[in-house]
Amino acid sequence: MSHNSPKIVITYGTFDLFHVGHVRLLRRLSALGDKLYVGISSDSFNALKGKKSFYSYEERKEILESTQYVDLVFSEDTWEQKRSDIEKYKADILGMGSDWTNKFDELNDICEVVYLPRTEEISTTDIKKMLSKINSDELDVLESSLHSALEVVKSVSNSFHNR
Ligand code: C2G
Repeated sequence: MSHNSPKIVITYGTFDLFHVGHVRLLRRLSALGDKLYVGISSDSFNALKGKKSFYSYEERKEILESTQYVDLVFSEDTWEQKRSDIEKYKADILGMGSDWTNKFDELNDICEVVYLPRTEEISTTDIKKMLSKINSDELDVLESSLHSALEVVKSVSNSFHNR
């Protein structure tokens, strides 16, 4: 990095159902340099990772581009592209959340690799679980009220037929 070129930080993620954990990571990463570039997982790469995101690649890209921390969003399509991305974007730092600790150390020969503490109490997986749970609870309530309604109908028709 020559002295007057901007310090580039690069990171990767799915960033689905954008939440405060993502915001806090992007804020801390952007503070490590002058520009923050984010590779977000394409829908096909997510399928490869066995994930299905709620928001499409285009929607997640639009959300990240709207944040004050992100200067560039590009597509992450393979696990192997990080080395060529770092060289292409002349990244000085690769930064990830601590759930990826040591996973990208092999890139230490071309940039600084840092892992920042995750925000523990929130995750996209938990949000999805909570949303699906709410639905099933409502379904349970609905089912039991349908059952009691059916019982009423049965007793009315019985008393009607036994007149
Ligand atoms: N993150 C965080 N705190 C959370 C949730 C996520 O700091 N509560 C961080 C993760 O550690 C990651 C980034 O936010 O660095 C994006 O997380 P995900 O969208 O879950 O991304 P992931 O599926 O881990 O994809 O090649 C790497 C992959 O693309 C990473």
